[in-house]
Amino acid sequence: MDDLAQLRELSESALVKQLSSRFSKDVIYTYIGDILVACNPYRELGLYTQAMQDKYKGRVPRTAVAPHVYFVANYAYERMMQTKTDQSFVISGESGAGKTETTKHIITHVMEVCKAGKTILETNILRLNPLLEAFGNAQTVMNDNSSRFGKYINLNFDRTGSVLGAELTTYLLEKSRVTHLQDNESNFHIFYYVLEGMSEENRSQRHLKPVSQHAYVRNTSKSAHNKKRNMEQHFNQLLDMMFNFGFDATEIDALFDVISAILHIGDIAFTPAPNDGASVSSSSSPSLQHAAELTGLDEQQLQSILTTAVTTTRGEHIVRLHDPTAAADARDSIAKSLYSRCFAWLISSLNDTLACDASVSHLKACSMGVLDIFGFEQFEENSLEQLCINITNEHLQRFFNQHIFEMEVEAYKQEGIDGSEFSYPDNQDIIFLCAGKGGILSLLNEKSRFPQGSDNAFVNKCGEQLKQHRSNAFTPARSSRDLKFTVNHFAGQVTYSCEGFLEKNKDKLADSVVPTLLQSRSEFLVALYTAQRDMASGFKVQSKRRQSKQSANLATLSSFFLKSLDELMSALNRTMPHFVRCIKPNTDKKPHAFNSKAVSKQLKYAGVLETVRIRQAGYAVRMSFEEFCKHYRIIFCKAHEQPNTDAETAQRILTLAGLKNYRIGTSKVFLKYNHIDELQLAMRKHAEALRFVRKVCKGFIA
Ligand code: AOV
Ligand code: MG
Repeated sequence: MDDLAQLRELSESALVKQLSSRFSKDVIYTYIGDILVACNPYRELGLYTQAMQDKYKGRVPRTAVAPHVYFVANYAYERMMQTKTDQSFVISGESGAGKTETTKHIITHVMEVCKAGKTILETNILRLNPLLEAFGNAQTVMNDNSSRFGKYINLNFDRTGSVLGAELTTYLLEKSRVTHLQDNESNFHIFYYVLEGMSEENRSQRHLKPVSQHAYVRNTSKSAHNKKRNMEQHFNQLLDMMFNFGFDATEIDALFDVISAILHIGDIAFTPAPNDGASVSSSSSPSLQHAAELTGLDEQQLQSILTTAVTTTRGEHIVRLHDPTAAADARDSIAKSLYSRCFAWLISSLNDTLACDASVSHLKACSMGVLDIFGFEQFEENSLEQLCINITNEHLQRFFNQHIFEMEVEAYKQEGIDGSEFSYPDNQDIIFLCAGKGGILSLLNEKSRFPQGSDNAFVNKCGEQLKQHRSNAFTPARSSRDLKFTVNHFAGQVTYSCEGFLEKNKDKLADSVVPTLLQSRSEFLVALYTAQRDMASGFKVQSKRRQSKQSANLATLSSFFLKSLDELMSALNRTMPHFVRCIKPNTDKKPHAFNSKAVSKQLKYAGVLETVRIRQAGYAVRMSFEEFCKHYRIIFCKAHEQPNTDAETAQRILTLAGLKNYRIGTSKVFLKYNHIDELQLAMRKHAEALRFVRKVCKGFIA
């Protein structure tokens, strides 16, 4: 069965059984109503060939072809062209479920169906992913090519359906990975491309050593080390791609200087100094020297921002000496900042290349956005990053619920149809708890603003204010010394460890760091820090033109995050969404293995079961009488006559097409999603009949 919404038995186990049996036959795509479920096969199945692309192009009826991500891409494109409304794809699933691969297939197919001849812009849009992955992806326990940032790619089209430009927005780059690796994980791919793929000459110019001799990458996962990876090829492909994208050699060199500098910075160790401060250990003085050379700073300048913190209050500079631990923290913050600035620079350069040309921007008619964002996270230790990720998922779940359930019921109501038998899970209160006024993030911001604020004070305040929250989703830690609290998210309970929340939220380098970096001899480095704030850590990176408009008072990480989330949700709300739920059939990254328990859990997270229920019970398609009567007039009219656009005509069309189980409201027709296929079929039949009549008439006249 291609569409599980047609299942007679509506249990979770029946769903899993169907998915499992399809998976065993290499059928990875399944519809649940108009939602696409994609099970990661972990192997090539020949599903993405040119022949397949040809098959899913143009007006293909859904039931005529097997479920496929190409169908969804093509369908959305057709919808956009027919209705001239913006479309979006919301792709969700846990790490390794196949979101990024799905994104690539969607973009590839949209580029195929809108093809006007391979323009540079189209080619660049297709090249985008490998470039982003080099700098934003890494090997994790969950996924060998895990995206460590979220992204929304918006493609702009003109009225004829040709692509005019694209915009990329990124969210929450996991910059902590630069300096700290969990066991069995690796750093961002680019570090290995540079260390193992760059030419010997270029490497030695930058004084680079093997992976095992640089602290930030030394811990790299064993499997990554053992894997035979052709780094040289990766590196050269990346270079080619950057050149093709329009980056020039000087920029690329300067970028790799900074990437190399980060590795040397990571190798700087500190020893206690006689004056209670810290000094660079003698064994790491070559690293300091190399890092200084590659960042275009004097050794003295670099050493001073590593070992001291200067704060400026009312024009007065106060110099504080770091002890060795604080110096190591300063070192790591500088490295993270450099990396996130490089990432931000990359995104903003890509955006400048992809942007719609000013001369044609007035032709923009509609758009298609693809959202590939981190799924719900629930680890043993969960920090501010997980909280932000899970808040994003709460919003997306609500968007999904809203789309599927609320809008459904609301629309019935407005049309005088009783929808009270439908219910849906609403997580609005949990969103208020986390991100609303007086909620967790708002208390965090409040505490971050006070110099005396502490993680402890923040956790206590949350306990005081939120334990009675109407969402009933907040549980304080048992002891007030425990810096923890638990939130009961829609997808499960997550306990957050709040140590370091305030520091992370302030996301600030010591006052003297940026002014020092701005004195660098490297024009590139200076350009990285000329933009207003640490965009990459602030989650959202857009084109240079937009950056200058960023408000300066978005001082904390969470306020910046909430703002970009808000913008994302408003953007999505203006579109007609298409949902793809990616499912990871096993946790071993293996083909042929289907773990029903794990799949069941994911179906629950994704709200899939609820969807099936409402889809069966509800009316997924609604059209105004005018839209409906005009679109399907051929079923009703004899020839070119224009039909009335009222309830009566709609009723007659529906009767003629033989539809059952629809509803007619006060201004709209309510249909089940499978009715569209039936109407399509009826249209074809009537068109054939009409053609036949015309032929006969012509013969008669002749
Ligand atoms: P993710 O984006 O959902 O995880 P990916 O799209 O990176 O997951 O997929 C993980 C891996 O699964 C890929 O590298 C492929 O090896 C394999 N894979 C996924 N989809 C397919 C497919 N349709 N056909 C064949 N193999 C596939 V993360 O970014 O970690 O949340 O953060
Ligand atoms: Mg991904």
